[in-house]
Amino acid sequence: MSNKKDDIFAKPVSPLPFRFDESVAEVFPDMISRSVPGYQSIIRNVSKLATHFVTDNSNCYDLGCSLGAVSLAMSSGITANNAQIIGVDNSSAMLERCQHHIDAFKHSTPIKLIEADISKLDIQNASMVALNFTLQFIAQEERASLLQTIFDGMNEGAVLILSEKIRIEEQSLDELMINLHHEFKMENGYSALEISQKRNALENVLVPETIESHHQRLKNVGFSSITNWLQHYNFVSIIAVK
Ligand code: GEK
Repeated sequence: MSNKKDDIFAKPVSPLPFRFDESVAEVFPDMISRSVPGYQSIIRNVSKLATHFVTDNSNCYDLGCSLGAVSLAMSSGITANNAQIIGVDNSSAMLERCQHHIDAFKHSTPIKLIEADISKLDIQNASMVALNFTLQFIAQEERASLLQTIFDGMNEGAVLILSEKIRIEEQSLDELMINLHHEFKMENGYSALEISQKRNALENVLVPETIESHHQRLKNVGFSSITNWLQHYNFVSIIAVK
């Protein structure tokens, strides 16, 4: 995977909304690991969850797959026979690089990539679905119907991994988590200018919700077993079992 440093917001830039274009795809591994607390831990555990949940002859979906880190983690953990992994993203820049990356490794479980909008996807026979920091980029009013499509396409006992940046209801705690996250980014080499320009670019593009709203929506679509398995500041990963 490319180790190119993310310096997209290092110099003053015009205030355009954030997009998953070529310039982002090219620095993405560096960007996500320096920006998202807990990211590497989530990826490692996707592999363990894949060992536990993926069943013979089923599909695993990595929705918003970017450069394929979750697909590769699924593939390394799956012990079931004749499963397949389907990685989906609507950024051609991401998918092109993802394909090269996937081709560079051997997989016992095949990984197929699809360029598509995940809110228009057909999901079938799934034993595992991952939305690893992707739902936050889907329009809020479309999130319930996407989750319903996912739930309906999952087999009994299948797992959804939902990782999101969250908002905390209580304002002083929300501010504390935002500040701790910014300190985390500073410790990882981002400047105050980079942090504030990125924050502006993500305004209205990445829309965080509270953990309670996520749980409620998951219950509404039919999940009954739901737990947060990781939280680091205002980043959380939830598993929901059908
Ligand atoms: C990882 N899961 O490395 N349809 C398809 N893809 C979309 C859509 C959509 N409607 N909206 C956004 N994306 C990855 C990280 S990144 C998270 C996921 C981040 C895609 C978008 O192109 C991008 O590749 C991904 O969702 C979000 O574990 O950058 O914070």
